[in-house]
Amino acid sequence: MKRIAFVGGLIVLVVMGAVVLRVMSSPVSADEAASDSSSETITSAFLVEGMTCGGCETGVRMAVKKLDGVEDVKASYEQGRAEVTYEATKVTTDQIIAAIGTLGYKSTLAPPTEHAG
Ligand SMILES: [Cu+2]
Repeated sequence: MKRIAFVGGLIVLVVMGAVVLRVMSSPVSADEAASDSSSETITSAFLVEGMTCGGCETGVRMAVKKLDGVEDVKASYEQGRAEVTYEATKVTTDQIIAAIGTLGYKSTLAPPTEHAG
């Protein structure tokens, strides 16, 4: 009899443990994803045609930053470039190019450059 109670108690414990784990795991993993996001980002450079002033830079920055997963945007009309730091799991370069395109600027992914010192 004692043994049955013990086994029964064990099953209850296991079931409860599984339920608790399931309940806890979703919010915890969401928190982790949010706090880990900076370590998962990459930076890509884009060649942007058509920017002529600081207002254009601001427009590009704002349009790209609206995308989910974009962490940081730097744009320079003088260089005709934009550098975007983003989570590759959440947003693609095609989406970034499309966002820049909504403003009327043609952009392409810049070829990777070697780090010069
Ligand atoms: Cu402008």
